[in-house]
Amino acid sequence: MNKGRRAFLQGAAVVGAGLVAAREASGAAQQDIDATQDMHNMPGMKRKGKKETAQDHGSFVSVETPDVPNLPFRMDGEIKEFHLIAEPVKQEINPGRIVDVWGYNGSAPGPTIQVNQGDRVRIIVDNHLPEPTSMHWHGFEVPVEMDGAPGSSQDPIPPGGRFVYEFTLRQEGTYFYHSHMAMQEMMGMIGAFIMHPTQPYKPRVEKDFLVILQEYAILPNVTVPNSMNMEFNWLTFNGKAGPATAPLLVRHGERVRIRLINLGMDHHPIHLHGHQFVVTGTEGGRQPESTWGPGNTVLVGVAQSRDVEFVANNPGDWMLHCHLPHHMMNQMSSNVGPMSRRSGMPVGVEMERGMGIMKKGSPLSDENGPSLGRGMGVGSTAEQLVANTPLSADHVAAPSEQQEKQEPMEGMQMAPQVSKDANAVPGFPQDAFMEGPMMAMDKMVDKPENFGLRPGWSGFMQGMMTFVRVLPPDKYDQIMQLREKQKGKKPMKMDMPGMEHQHE
Ligand SMILES: [Cu+2]
Repeated sequence: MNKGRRAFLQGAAVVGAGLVAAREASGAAQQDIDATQDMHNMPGMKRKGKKETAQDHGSFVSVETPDVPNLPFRMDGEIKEFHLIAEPVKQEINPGRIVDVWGYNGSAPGPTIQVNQGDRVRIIVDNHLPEPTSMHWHGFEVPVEMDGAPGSSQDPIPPGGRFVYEFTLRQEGTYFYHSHMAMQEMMGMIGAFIMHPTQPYKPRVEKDFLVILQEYAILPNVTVPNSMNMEFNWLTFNGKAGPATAPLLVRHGERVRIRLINLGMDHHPIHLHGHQFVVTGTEGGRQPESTWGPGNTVLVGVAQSRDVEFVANNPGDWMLHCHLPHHMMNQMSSNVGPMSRRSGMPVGVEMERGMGIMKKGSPLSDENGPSLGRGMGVGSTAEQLVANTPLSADHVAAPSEQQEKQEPMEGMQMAPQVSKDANAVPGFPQDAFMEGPMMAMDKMVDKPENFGLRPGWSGFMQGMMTFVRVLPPDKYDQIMQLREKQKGKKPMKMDMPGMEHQHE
């Protein structure tokens, strides 16, 4: 991999060896990529090698998309030229859970594009997928032949093909690009497109974050999302499920903007702890201040974006999450392995009936009723005694004195704390087996952004969840230093052969 290519791919999540090889073979793409090596990925940047900050730029701060790179561009005269490659992507959405999704330039969601209002842009889209695709610029007021609607405004881009989009952008706000092939959308094919305003927004913010909400149906022992499924078991912020999501770091007292974008099958009520925010923008751009009412939960509907702003005046590690209970969980559609309890829901439900497909009998029969459509899944057909969960009240033991004193342990090692008569209580078990110390994986998701979090935090953070960490200045600086230090190192353990993982 040469230097120019590395620069272009900088920050890309994971690039499969085969895909790199495919790019090597493409001479034309190579030239474009090389041309980007001296370019900055910050919008409006002329100075080389200097990071843009709120202090040295009067009008806006660059948008930060945790876990997702910015897309670099090169100038062709007055035109900002970007290059997007639609391709399969291997992505680690949670420690050890590497999935085969589709995205752009090695990342799903694709890299964030940042431009200024009034810019003329050219976007070269190459299709490295095995089937046709089309790129739609969501909410853009551009000539119809640039809209990317397959069949009606252009032919789909064939596999191996290219389409060059070019337009002038008169808008400002939080927009996005996505494949306009519906099933490809459910494979991950979306990226953010930020248009910074000519007239700076007021009041100005010190931090500007972007979070893309996605959902996948990926059953156990499978790596490929089932785009037909209507039930989603992996819910992600910027391509990561909690606790692998990256916390948003802010200094106590700063004004913060969080831009939320949703492309999936569900609407997500995104909730922030400890603060009130105002909704300052939608997928149509900035909202007038007269519409700003305080709240702490914003419903981000499918195909919508919402900008929220608040003053981070309350120090602490505050949860930011979708409030749909199942979206605060990982792996929610199927029970993995044997049922571990005797009482409660009948077992013996195979995948078809677990998904609500009737094979025989009545849907309200004793056999089908309680469990039909509950997705108990493969492997649940036999009830077995398992070592780490109680099968009956006799087996439920109160935690020992020693256990109570113990630090939360990594992995599923610690017995859940349940009362002696737990099995006699209708409704049990609920959360005792879903969240808690035994789900903690602090070490597996260790990174500078998580420094100083309360031990065991990761046992309670799943799905569409992360933190807004409102930090005292010294702690903020300390974490930033740790981050700088780690930049030289390989940031995450990727044990899969033939894979490369790079971070910004
Ligand atoms: Cu949700």
